[in-house]
Amino acid sequence: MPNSKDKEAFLAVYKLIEGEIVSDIRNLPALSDGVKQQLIDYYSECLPYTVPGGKMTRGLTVIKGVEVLRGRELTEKEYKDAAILGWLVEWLQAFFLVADDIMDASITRRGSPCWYKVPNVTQDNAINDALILENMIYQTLRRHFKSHPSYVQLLELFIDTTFQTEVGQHIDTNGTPYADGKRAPLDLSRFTLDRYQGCVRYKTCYYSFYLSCALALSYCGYDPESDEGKALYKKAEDVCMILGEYFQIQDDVLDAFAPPEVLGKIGTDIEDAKCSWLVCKALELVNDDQRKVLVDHYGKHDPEGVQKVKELYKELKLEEMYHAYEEEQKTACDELISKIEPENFQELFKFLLGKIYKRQK
Ligand code: GPP
Ligand code: MG
Ligand code: MG
Ligand code: MG
Repeated sequence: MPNSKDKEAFLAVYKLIEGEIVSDIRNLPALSDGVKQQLIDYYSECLPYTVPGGKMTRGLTVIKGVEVLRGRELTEKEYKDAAILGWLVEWLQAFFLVADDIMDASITRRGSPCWYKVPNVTQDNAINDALILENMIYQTLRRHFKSHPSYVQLLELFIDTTFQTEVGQHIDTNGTPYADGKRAPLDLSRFTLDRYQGCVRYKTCYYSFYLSCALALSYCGYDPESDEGKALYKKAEDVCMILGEYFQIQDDVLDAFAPPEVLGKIGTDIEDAKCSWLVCKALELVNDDQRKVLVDHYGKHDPEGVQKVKELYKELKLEEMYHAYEEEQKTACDELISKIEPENFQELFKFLLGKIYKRQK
């Protein structure tokens, strides 16, 4: 049986779900064959472009979670179920990324133009595609899990996580307010680590870490209302909040400093005046002259100004601070994970930490 390390087997399950969705379109009533063929052609391009092609950590984590909780090799049915749930997390991510790239005015993603930048797509289509990608989660969940004892719990996990992420995204984009259709003057006082932590918990930790763990728990029959179940979900949440914050701090540092050809995306956080870990840290350290660099150049779409902000980050030794933070975080996470009981549950979080420690993309 394939396991959580086997990307080929996981991708085979993607093909299966894509096929089911295409056949749903083929079966739509009261549409002519020509119209249906256009829809099929369009989504046969959209789905492979937006859903697979990432690192697939979120999806593979569901499989790893079910393996760890079962404590044995999975049956064929368990593997397929876990892989489908894993792909639904990847579908949620595709929905978020298509929308996020429009909101962040990003250029590339996973080494190719963002979906809304594809010439025959455009922003109008991409907004609707994000909504359609979201709906496909629920169509597929119903198709495969309607009679599973945890169906309602699985459904609610996707609904609740979506809301949490949207709250986080609001905090994130509201760092760049607009007034009368124009960007409001930059307010550096908003960029605090307190705001940062709240934003990241909601925009990243729940959907990128906790959701996959909670789906595995729910699929394996752990009831969040029972004493044993409640404790496990809580432990997963506590560790996922720490791993998720560490992951987003990496994302912010990579946005400014990683080569785009390795990262697969071109950073936009300085231009977009994002509440990034780098700007929050910088504001704790700057003197008056250095602060002026941020006042003059942060949040502007001007390559020379962006370069000046990056030079300031270098002058403040933020990369070195980040490396020290990464080592501290690794030690703290190892320690936290080693205290988790039951002991076999530790493997899931070791798997996640192993995926993110010193990541370059
Ligand atoms: C990551 O932020 C957060 C998301 C992708 C969540 C988006 C949520 C929506 C409701 C649309 P980011 O902008 O730093 O990610 P990236 O660097 O990958 O663009
Ligand atoms: Mg973005
Ligand atoms: Mg964003
Ligand atoms: Mg980012």
